[in-house]
Amino acid sequence: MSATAQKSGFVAIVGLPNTGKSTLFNAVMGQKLAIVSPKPQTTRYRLTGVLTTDEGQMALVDLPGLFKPKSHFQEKMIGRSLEALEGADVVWYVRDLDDEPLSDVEFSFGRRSEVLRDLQREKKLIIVINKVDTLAREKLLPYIDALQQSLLPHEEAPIPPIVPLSARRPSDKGTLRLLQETWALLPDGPLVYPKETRTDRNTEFFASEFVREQVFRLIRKEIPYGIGVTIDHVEAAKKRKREKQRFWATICVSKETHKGILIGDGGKMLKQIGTKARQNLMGLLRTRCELFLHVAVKPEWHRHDELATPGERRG
Ligand SMILES: Nc1nc2c(ncn2[C@@H]2O[C@H](COP(=O)(O)OP(=O)(O)OP(=O)(O)O)[C@@H](O)[C@H]2O)c(=O)[nH]1
Ligand SMILES: [Mg+2]
Repeated sequence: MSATAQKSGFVAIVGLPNTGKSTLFNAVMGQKLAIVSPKPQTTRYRLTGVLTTDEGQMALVDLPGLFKPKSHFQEKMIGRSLEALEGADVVWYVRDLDDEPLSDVEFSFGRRSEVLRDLQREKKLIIVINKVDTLAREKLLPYIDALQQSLLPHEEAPIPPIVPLSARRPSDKGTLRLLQETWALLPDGPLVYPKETRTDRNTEFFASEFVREQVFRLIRKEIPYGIGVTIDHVEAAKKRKREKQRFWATICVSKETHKGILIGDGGKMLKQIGTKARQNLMGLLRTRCELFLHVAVKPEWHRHDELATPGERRG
């Protein structure tokens, strides 16, 4: 009796901003690792989640949404997505229903239809239609039909799987099918990460991201786009035999007026940001946490590489 070969490879999650890529990533990982908000361009950094099962190992990469960048900072964000796209064995192209099936979008590196067709030729593509919980059932089939028209005919390349799902629904059947389709496309190979590895990022990364997430969720308009979060110091403490992690973080803003809004009346807003971020951090680390937040005006924060790619494990 021969043992079944193990699958192993990288899965890049790409699509327009706000289509639910990070929500899907968390659903598949079964825990909150990636940050999510109703605003587009929430994800700025690459985040790998490692899923090891009897089938093998899938390294899922959550990425910034694709669009045409207007600044150097955005160019860097999109650059991370492109790099991951090139190195991926399978690509989940996530769209939501607001995104017209036949409309085309210009990325910095070509038109969407061309990008998808290249991936289709390489047999790497799975198209995910997310947020189907918001759609009347009878509208889904015409939507899929229209979507297929924009792909290459099967004489030229195999039609890729098109998987409708709701990343927000627990145990969604579509999400389970997406995993099956993905294992089928992944190559055979040895495990890349140790079995118990869940992510390539360290604790500081999640602390800084969970703070940034709350700024995206709680603060209006353009302010979240101009902030960065640094973790300045971390300390492990023990109180009456109970472990505790303490984090000191700075929210860097570009304007003095933004500082006031982040702090809020009597410090109310900053407290709210800190409380929610701390709860999420405790959920992830499964230990008690304290989070000390500070706001500083540092208009040049995004020029520092350290800030632009926080918490990546090296080697
Ligand atoms: N109704 C519904 N909303 C969803 C679903 N999945 C995600 N959302 C919502 O869509 C919004 C964007 O979700 P994200 O996961 O942050 O989207 P993203 O594609 O990672 O966005 P960027 O990182 O900005 O590119 C959030 O408000 C989510 O709660 C879904 O299946 N159904
Ligand atoms: Mg995201």
